Amino acid sequence: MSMVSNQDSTLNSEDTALYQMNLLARSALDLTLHGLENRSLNHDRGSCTLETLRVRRDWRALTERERRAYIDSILCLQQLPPQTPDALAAGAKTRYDDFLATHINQTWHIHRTGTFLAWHRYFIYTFEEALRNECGYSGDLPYWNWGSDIDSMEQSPLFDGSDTSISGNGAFIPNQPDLRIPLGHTDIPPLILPTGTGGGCVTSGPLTNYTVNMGPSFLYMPGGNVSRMSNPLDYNPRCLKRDLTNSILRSNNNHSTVLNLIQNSPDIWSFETNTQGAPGSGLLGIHGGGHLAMGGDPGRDADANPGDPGFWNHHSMIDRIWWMWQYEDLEEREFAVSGTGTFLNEPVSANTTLDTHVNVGFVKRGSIAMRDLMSTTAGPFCYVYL
Ligand SMILES: [Cu+2]
Repeated sequence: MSMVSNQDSTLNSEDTALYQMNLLARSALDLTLHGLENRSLNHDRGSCTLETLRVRRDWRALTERERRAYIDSILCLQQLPPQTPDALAAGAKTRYDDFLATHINQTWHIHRTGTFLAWHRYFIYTFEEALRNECGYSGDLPYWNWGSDIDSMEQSPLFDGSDTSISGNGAFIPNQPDLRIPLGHTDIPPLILPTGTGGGCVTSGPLTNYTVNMGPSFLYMPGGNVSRMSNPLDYNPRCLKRDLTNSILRSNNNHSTVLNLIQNSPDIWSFETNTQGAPGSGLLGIHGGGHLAMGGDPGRDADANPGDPGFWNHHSMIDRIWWMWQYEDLEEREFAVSGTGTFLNEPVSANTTLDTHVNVGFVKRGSIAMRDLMSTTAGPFCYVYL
């Protein structure tokens, strides 16, 4: 017995955690399929069926052609005209910028709130739909499986700077001082974090000529300052910067940490809090970890980070983890909501409920109830993760 467990502990614990994560994903998938089967047996058709179900996959599992199709549809969105009125966001120059403007605009109402998970589920879905409906994309939103990249983001197929990546690292800037990450406007001491292996403009890959049009809005700078335009929705064109930081990804987003998050968050409050790093714990959580591991501008910007297209793959993975967590105890967790409508309830606001409506601004008109955002196979959604 003791020999066996000794041997077990010398196995790579990351491999073990990845294996267990895949089991959890498999179980969530099976339960989802089962639920859809039952629905059709009961002639309760709904709009999501086994036939219309879509599958979001790991970036690694995509062929190069599939990766390129996804990237090309993003480049397409960055060429289409915006729908956000000039008066609201003068810097919104493309359809892609509608997403950036919405996130900047709503940032204090969609982070550390009861809406955080559901709002972002809806937001990335409207992005996926825009790629399909406005740019002819026929695939699905691929996710960034962080744990596979903790040793070298630079060699990740997502960030390696190749033609089939979303561009890679920024040009190396030596001697960048540490980051100091405050928690919103609270008095909680800032986290001190290292900078990465880049820092400047991305130098290769499909996004080399992409222009970030808005922000900075709440950009953590090496050395500790927060950079902010007086109006972050104004036009401020600049290159996409990255500063890939493996150590941040390794400590916050390794497979074991993610597995632990799913298995040891008994209720929605602890799950969403741990996902974003519990205040005062000194942890970033998987959410901040992924964003800050990309680094740069707007990767390190709490408000403007959708300006880095890595945002979509990162949040797709967060949504996947939520989906897996929900299916660990669907009855208790499918419709679980906790929190209010403001960042750490500052200023004090009403509790988020299933009847709370959220919106994505000029990304897609109208609003939608939280209730309709809780299942990936109900309301507007019809997808699972592999
Ligand atoms: Cu966000």
